[in-house]
Amino acid sequence: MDFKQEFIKKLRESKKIVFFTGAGISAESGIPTFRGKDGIWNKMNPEELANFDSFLRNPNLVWEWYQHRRNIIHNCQPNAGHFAIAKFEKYFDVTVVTQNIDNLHKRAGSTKIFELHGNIERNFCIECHTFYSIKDEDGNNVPTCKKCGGLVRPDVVWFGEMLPQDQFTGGETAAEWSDICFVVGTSAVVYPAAYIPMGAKRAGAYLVEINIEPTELSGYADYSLFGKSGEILPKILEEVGKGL
Ligand code: BJW
Ligand code: ZN
Repeated sequence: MDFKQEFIKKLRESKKIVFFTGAGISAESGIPTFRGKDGIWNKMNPEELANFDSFLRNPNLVWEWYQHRRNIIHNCQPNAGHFAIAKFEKYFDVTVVTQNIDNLHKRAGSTKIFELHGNIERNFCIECHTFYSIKDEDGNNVPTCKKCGGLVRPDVVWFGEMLPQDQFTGGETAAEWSDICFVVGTSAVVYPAAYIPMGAKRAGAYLVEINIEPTELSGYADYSLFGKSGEILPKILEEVGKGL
């Protein structure tokens, strides 16, 4: 794969790199994206499932959906894209800022990760905030808290909810200080997460988009690489490994 010279030069000069990732990076692991032709929200209504009122109205339905997805995730492995990002740490100061809840960056070996939308592996009581880990075999009925009887929900960020402040600020700051900000596998339509790559660019970072198709961010990017992230990221890493 031939990369443009300006990008190679940027890689050579860079110290701090941010990977801002979305559902597309996990698509090649077998985890469905949200939007687009194979997206889960072509089949489900997000408003019905990914918000707190829906959970209160029909906790078993929402819980079952997350148990189903937890099950898919547990049967998936990180792919070549996740592993390439982890290996970039050999050459750069790398921060991963992810919208994904699937834990695959951590499983691939990345060490500095900000999770903007939570993590499906954690669950907490909506009344007393006690955390619970849930097993796949725990069934499809919403669990209740052993201390207070409250409903237990996944520790993910639903529409209308605030993002965890420390994760957002950490991700935003890393992006603003980065030399290159890679935006990988996201439609970049969900806010405030989508402000992060724009902030990086405004602060002077070189913005590189990797996606199978153009997105809301394409007009903003310094360089767009269209194709699968599991194929493109290892090729960039290979370029870095050549000693630039
Ligand atoms: C590949 C590939 C391959 C495929 N290789 N690429 C400002 C403006 C407008 C609206 C708002 C705004 N501020 C807030 C809002 C409202 C709302 C919002 O953004 N709405 C828009 C959708 C219109 N935001 C919120 O509500 C947020 N909270 C908030 O703002 O709080 C403040 C507040 C509080 C109270 C009152 C008012 C304000 C919270 C957002 C939470 C998002 N949560 C979800 C669900 C998480 C849990 C779960 O998983 O169930 O997060 S929604 C869903 O979208 C999920 C994702 O992280 C997020 C982003 O999706 P992503 O990752 O981009 O996936 P896709 O599917 O969209 O795209 C995949 C991409 O991959 C595509 O481009 C493919 O082409 C590509 N691809 N295969 C490379 N192999
Ligand atoms: Zn409780």
